[in-house]
Amino acid sequence: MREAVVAFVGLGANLGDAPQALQDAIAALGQLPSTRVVQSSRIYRSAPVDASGPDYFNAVAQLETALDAPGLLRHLQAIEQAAGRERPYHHAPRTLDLDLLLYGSARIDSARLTVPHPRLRERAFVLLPLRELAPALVSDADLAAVAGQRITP
Ligand code: PH2
Ligand code: MG
Ligand code: MG
Repeated sequence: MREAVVAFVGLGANLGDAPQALQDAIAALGQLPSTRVVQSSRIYRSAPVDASGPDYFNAVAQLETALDAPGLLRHLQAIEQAAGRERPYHHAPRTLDLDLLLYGSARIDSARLTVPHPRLRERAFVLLPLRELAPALVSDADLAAVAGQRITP
């Protein structure tokens, strides 16, 4: 088996029973091949950023996985599909969004996948839950930069 890598996945939803969708998604992540959920953050409620519609619910999960990054991405997309994800337009409200935020120390810039996630440091709904799991990855300056975004645990 490949060596396991620590990966962080951002979870978001703002349609249907969003908190339940996040819980179900974390359980589904734990069922992926060669993957375990090390820990997951609390669920936060946040105002939509660069998007419209209802408030989002967001969380971050830390995985340990032997899947490669494209393989993990395919599984994330399959979990989104199983949760009824539709893509009518960019940043449309969604039943479930799973974003690969970090994959070890990898830097990936392919047509399908950019890691680290390019907007990771612009979004309080990623930084606050990520800091719960990995405080060393999020600085005070990172948090200060997104202090204007409404978010509560
Ligand atoms: N996801 C987006 C766009 N805007 N805003 C919040 N609060 N939470 C999200 O998960 C989110 C967003 C695109 O994926
Ligand atoms: Mg997203
Ligand atoms: Mg996404």
